[in-house]
Amino acid sequence: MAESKIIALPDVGEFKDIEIIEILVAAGDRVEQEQSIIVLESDKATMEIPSPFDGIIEEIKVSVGDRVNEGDALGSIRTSDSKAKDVAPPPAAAETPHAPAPAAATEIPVSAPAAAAEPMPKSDPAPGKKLKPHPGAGSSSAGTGGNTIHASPSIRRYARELGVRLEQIIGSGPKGRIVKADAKAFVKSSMTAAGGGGGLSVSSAPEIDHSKFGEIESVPLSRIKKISGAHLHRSWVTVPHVTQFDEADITELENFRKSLAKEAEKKALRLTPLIFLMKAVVSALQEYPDFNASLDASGENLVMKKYFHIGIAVDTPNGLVVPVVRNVDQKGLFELAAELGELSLRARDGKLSPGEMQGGCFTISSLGGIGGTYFTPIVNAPEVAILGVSRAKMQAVYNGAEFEPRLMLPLGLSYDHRVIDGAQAARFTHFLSQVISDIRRVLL
Ligand code: CAO
Repeated sequence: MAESKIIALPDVGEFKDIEIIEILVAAGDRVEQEQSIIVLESDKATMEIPSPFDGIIEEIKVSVGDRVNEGDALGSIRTSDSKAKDVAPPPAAAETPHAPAPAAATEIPVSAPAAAAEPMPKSDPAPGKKLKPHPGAGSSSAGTGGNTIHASPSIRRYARELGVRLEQIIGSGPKGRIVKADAKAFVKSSMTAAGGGGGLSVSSAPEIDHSKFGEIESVPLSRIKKISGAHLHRSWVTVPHVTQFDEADITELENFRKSLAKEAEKKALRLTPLIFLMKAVVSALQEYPDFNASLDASGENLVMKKYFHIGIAVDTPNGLVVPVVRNVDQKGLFELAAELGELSLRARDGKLSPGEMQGGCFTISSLGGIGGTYFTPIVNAPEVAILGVSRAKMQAVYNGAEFEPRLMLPLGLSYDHRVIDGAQAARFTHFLSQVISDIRRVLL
């Protein structure tokens, strides 16, 4: 006979005040016994709480972010069959990049070997029995610099069903957690990129045993490299790239920058050429708004952005990250210097939050502090253009009457040729070069 039952949190071992990170059902949903309804996360593991009954959820009494303990009421359910059965959680398994795995009951580093995953006992847990976190999960590290992918078991299962590898998806949740919307967005962008069936088919590279030729060592890529690698690869194969080169005379800009050096030093700031470039880029984006846009998912409309958030590529020990400086048009040079200094410091410490790397309109990648002449950066899709800046060099420039020494800055603008035409790109870099050469023009 159907009756209303409270769903209480079962014994979850030694864990106390565990945070609810996901609620998988809502009032009115029909659920089956053992179906996951809530996901909890301690600092060591992620656990899915299964429904103890078949039935219809009447009420969910908790919210994401709440902290709960054994016995707390999570909600209520109108049972189809009042008899509670023993609940067996899904078996735990490690997720490896190469082998699809059964549903995981905890969060496991992607690099963990499958053998590290011990299945949980089948009879464990029912209400009143213990839910144990996976033993390997105790070592899973949070934060952007670690080698762990944060995703609840249900998301892992969902991704497996879609045939998507989690390391290809960029998580937008806390600590880079992958949520369902991220998996959906990834699949959608892959489908769009493939042009509805006209996808690129490339034969896989032959596997080579390098040890045949000498001593070798296998070193796993950092988590950041795996994530940025997948993103860069996607941009490289889906965005038709062209790079427009130009140069800007920064002799006057350099004089102005040096004149501000003392003031910057007093404020403990570094006023590098990049700070001025950020302002100049905003002027160029205001003049050529198509560069401050993204293609929508259908590929048929441009999303024109009325804000000016500039991504800056930062080289970190774990790989490339792109924090976003917001509203660059509204900030002065010192404010931008302070913000970029702080963001790049945290980027190098692996302390950026995912939100700080989202929402960019246009990216600048500066290798000017290192060297080189020109390079062709990869567009940071869904943005439509990226500026690569190399090291300025003193050159003999002919002024119509004679050669004079001028400090010249090499620029390389890569753009999405679906959105930007070559002539537009040449106009953009020419305009940018003029603004950089006479930075007072940012005031116009
Ligand atoms: N020409 C000449 N000198 C330059 C210059 C340029 N284009 N750009 C910077 N410099 C100078 C700076 O003025 C500074 O010298 P001083 O200390 O004497 O002033 C020095 O080079 C070092 O600058 P920096 O690189 O530390 O600072 P930045 O503001 O130019 O850049 C940051 C900051 C975070 C972008 C940079 O450190 C970085 O990580 N760059 C790498 C980005 C990257 O990897 N891109 C490739 C991605 S693939 O597309």
